Amino acid sequence: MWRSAGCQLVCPRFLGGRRDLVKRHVRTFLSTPMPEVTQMNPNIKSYEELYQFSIEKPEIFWRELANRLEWQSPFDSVLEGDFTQGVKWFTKGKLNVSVNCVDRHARTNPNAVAIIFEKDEPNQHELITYGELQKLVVKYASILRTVANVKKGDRVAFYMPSSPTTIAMLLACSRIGAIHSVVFAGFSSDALASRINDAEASVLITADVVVRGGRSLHLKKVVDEALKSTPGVKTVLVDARDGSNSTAAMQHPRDIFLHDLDKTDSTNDVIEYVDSNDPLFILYTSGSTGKPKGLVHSSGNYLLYTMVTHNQVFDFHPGDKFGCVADIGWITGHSYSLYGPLANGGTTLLFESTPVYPNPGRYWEMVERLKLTHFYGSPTAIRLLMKSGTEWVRKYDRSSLRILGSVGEPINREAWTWFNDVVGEGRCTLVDTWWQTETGGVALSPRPSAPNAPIEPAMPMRPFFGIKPTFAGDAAANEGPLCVEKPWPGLASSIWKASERFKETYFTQYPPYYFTGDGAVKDSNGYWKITGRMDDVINVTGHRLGTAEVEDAIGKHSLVSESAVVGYPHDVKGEGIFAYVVLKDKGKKMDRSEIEKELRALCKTKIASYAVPDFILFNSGLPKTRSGKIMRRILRKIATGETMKELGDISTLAEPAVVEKLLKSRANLK
Ligand code: 6R9
Repeated sequence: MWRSAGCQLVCPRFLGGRRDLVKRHVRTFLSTPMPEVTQMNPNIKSYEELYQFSIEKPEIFWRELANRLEWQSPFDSVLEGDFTQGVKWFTKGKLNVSVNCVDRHARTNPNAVAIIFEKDEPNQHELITYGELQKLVVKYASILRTVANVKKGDRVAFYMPSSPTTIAMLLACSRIGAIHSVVFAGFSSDALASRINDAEASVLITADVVVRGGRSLHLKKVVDEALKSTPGVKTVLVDARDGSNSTAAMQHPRDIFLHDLDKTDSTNDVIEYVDSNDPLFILYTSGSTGKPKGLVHSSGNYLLYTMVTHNQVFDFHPGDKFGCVADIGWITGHSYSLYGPLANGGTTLLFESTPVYPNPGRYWEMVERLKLTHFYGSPTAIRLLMKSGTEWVRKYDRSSLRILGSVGEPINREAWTWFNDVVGEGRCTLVDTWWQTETGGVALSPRPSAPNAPIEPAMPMRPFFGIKPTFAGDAAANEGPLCVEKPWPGLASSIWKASERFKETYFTQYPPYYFTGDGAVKDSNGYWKITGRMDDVINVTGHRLGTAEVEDAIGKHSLVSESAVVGYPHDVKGEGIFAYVVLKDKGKKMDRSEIEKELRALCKTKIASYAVPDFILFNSGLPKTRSGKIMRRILRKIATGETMKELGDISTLAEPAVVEKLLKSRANLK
């Protein structure tokens, strides 16, 4: 067992539950031990040494940890290949993800709670045990196999809220070796259709309605619109919120209510054991171009990484109740509402509501009622709640909380301090976790860390085991493009149907490293802080969005000649969207406010509500270099409200006068 002379490394649980032995006001770093690695390597005496070991001997490190999974047939080599050739982990190893997330816990602990489903209306939570979850997964796997004819490697699309049905269906896909592709249920019908078509999904799983913040959203209607242009979808399984009272329009025989399949025979439980490198899911995310990328995550590799990070970064122990409030439509929902916590046999939360429904005390009332030990959320929500005042937090008992986490976007110091001091009462550990859809799980985070090292506010500080960050190989640099030197099991294996694009996007800019797309700085203590994206991706309310996607949507308007979209700092959303639009001559004489409305509607229907620009500025031209390249640097500064003096050198512009006009129009925008 993990021990150290100073006793700081001994986890409270290993002190026979004597929590009082650990001084509460001292922020300790009693991260979970890693006995499988440390026992066989007695020279490892500190976390730094364990980290070094994970970098120098990744094969041994991950081989030992892989024993935390249940393999049907053992793997031989741990790691083959490199970033440029492609990486394979645990070759020949076969396993089933649903068995690892459900069956093995149902076997030993069937009455343990797997899922707490926190419905939109407060006080309406449901508990699902591992035993119950297993039955559901087996039933849904039978439905997918026998009714929807899904086979190993087939793609199943999801347009679902976070719910136990969604979780059981996702696990059912993994049970039969199918690949799931969840599309965030806030995306428009166009965005849904293009993702379904790219993945060539034959089955879609959806709900008739979802209720969020007391408002009903008719998902099936969006689906019906999308399915007009997805000829490959043969079966639509519909989860009816109000059972047989559903009023959703159904097209027979394609659309089937799940409750009508209740009697499906599920006695024949067929488990498909897959290769560790076989795809588990596709998840689309935004990049520099207009076309979202379908990142592919593989079965055993991804599962191991989410499991280990969930355990180590969040110091997660049996009996803890993990409250990740992210939607299942994003990678955070996949890794830390579903796969990490369930692989660890933990209790996980599914949150259907919003941070302000029915009032800004919702999160903390829920923490009190459910006695959550962990709360993992976004800086945007924290900034929003900060505005409502501390009384909404203080009203509720948060003494069950031990660890707080932040994810999705940079957290500013003010929000971090409020989260730490008000929500966490200064006694919880707050971790700012940096990672990406591509990295599969947390890659930089204050934990695991050296004993007694203080947590610096508002930065992810340290790499996780096995992650070696670098500034493009420049060991002396303390600022630059954030890259990772070596493979780790959580890294996506490809972009769906676009392996060349995968290589080009991530491995050709700073070879032989993985380029994250983010910039970072390293402070004098060697701690990492993210400075933001270095490409044309912006982060709005924690949602990753390509400016090119918004430009494509705006460009669909018949009166638009060209546009350029940039992000600007926004005090709640992190970044806001600023669109510069040049109209065709015909449009110049028309009512701008009408066109503006139409442009906003286009962004909503082509992408999602969060992609609607905060500002639209019409101008006769855009600042371009003589070779015709739009100078986004200048547009970003103008959006921020900077003056001519602050713009820097504009002499390389083809038409410097454009800038004067833009500055004038910007000053008139409220
Ligand atoms: C998990 C997730 C990834 C991008 C990433 C970065 C930004 C995420 C952050 C952060 C600063 C943090 N990001 N966490 N920036 N500090 N703690 O959000 O994945 O949706 O793919 O977004 O989000 O820019 O590159 P994803």
